Amino acid sequence: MEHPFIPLTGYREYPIDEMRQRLGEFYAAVNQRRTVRDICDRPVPRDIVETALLAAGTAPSGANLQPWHFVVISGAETKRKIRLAAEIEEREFYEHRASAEWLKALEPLGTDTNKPFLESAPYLIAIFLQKYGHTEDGTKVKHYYPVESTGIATGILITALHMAGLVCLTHTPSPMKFLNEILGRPSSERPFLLLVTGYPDEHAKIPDISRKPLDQFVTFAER
Ligand code: IYR
Repeated sequence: MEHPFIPLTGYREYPIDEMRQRLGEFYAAVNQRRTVRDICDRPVPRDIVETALLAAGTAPSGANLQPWHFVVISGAETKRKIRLAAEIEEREFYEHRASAEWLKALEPLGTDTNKPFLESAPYLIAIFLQKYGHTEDGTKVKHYYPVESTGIATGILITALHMAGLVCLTHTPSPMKFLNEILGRPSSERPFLLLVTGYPDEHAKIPDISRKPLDQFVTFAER
């Protein structure tokens, strides 16, 4: 079978100074992103989330199999079910499963078992990675690098929502199997992350933490 190739028509090169300018602006914008836990119930139009998801869906993926699925939850009943199930897991985590070292690492974040944002936020986006997919006739299709692919898509989604002026919380109740049950997703899909998004509460507070400087997380191998 022939696999067609087409010209790269969308590509645009910028003069180096313009490259610096554009990139500097992008960095300044994403550097303003903070994870926010105090998310209010102010509604967000659905098309905003849809466009952010279209952006997420542009992520590169193993063999272009796009091994992800996003469930956008806005209904009060489903949010409540998710909050109750997540808080059960979180209670287990904070009271038994987490090591002393882990709890110590979380101290600066001030997190606990109570997850009111799971009901207050206008949208919870449950992100699933598909271990395998199915063709039209139901045959299994193996997926490659689903973790990496879904991670990249999630990064783009978080960035898109930030650029739209919304805040996010990357919430990872563990284990998250309850998301398959509540949302009716098949066992071929593994819950990857629960992204909580909306407007920050007017009294939102964030931990006073910082980002590593470049030389602490980048090495240049120049020969
Ligand atoms: N899932 C728990 C604990 C937690 C774990 C990590 I790693 C964090 O960066 C933050 C929280 C919770 O959501 O509270």
